[in-house]
Amino acid sequence: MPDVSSAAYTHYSDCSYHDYPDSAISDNNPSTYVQGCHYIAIDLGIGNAQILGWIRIAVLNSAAKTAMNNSLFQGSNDSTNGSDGTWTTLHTILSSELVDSGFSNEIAVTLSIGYRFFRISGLPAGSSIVICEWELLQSQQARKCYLHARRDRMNIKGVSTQNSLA
Ligand SMILES: [Ca+2]
Repeated sequence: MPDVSSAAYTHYSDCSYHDYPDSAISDNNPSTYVQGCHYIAIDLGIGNAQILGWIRIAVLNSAAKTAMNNSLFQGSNDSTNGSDGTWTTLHTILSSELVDSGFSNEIAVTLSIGYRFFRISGLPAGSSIVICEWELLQSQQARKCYLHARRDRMNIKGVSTQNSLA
């Protein structure tokens, strides 16, 4: 299940605090974070819509965990800035799904199509909102479909794709 997030992609937020850039949520460094937002978004780029199966979120502490309750994980294909456009809610995040420190367990999300933009929104934007990292994990089904389509195009029969799966 590869994590498709990367600090190299464009990020957007309305964070009140700027200790780190918005991409700190995707930089694989648990010591950097985004703080005090209503939303934090990532643009994976043109032609790079992804079907996710799970997300993992790392918040700073128990206050952040509590403040995250009932925030929304959403996807969009027509946003231009992480705020405008139409958004589909893919999961409502509960504080009980998070842990006080470090990454949560994998939180299942349900996507019928791929999205180019993802965000967490509906946050209360107070100083207690401190999100250190997220992982946007590609659906295994999406990966299998890709591999099967590739196998069919190459007209290869009976080849196991087992070793190709992450
Ligand atoms: Ca970070």
